[in-house]
Amino acid sequence: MHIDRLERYWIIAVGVVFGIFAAAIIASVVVFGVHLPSPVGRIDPAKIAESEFAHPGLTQDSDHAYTLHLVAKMWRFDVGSKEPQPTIKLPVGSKLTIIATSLDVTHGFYIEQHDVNMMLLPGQISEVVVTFNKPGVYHIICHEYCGPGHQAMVASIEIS
Ligand SMILES: [Cu+2]
Repeated sequence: MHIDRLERYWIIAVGVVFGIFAAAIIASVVVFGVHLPSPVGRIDPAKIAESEFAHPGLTQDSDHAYTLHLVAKMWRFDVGSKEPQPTIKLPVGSKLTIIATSLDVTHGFYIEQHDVNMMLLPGQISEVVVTFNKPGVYHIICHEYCGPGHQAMVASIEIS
């Protein structure tokens, strides 16, 4: 089969670019340890009150390690406080494990300036670990439209 010279160059170029993309994905996993936030368990949303999410909030595991149980619901992130838009305060260098689920519909969970972007699905428990090395206030935003109060679904993490 005859392939025109220019066409052959383009086929080779596309193959090279594809190879670079594949290498970038492999390097991000193997070298930089980038992983998708993974579902770590299933939960019946009707039984959240009897589960580890019965009392959402922050617990300190060790010196600079914390765990946050969080329940997303229309239209707030429940971390155990009464505030509609709660603030979680942590010292610089904190390593935070976030264990989260949704009570009702699909919500988003994004922490600005950090490598955290999850979907919170009813029935699924998601977990992600994030370390805060710089002081500042970082917003947690629901980035999945979840109804008429979606735009107010915000929380913050204050690192000082
Ligand atoms: Cu939401």
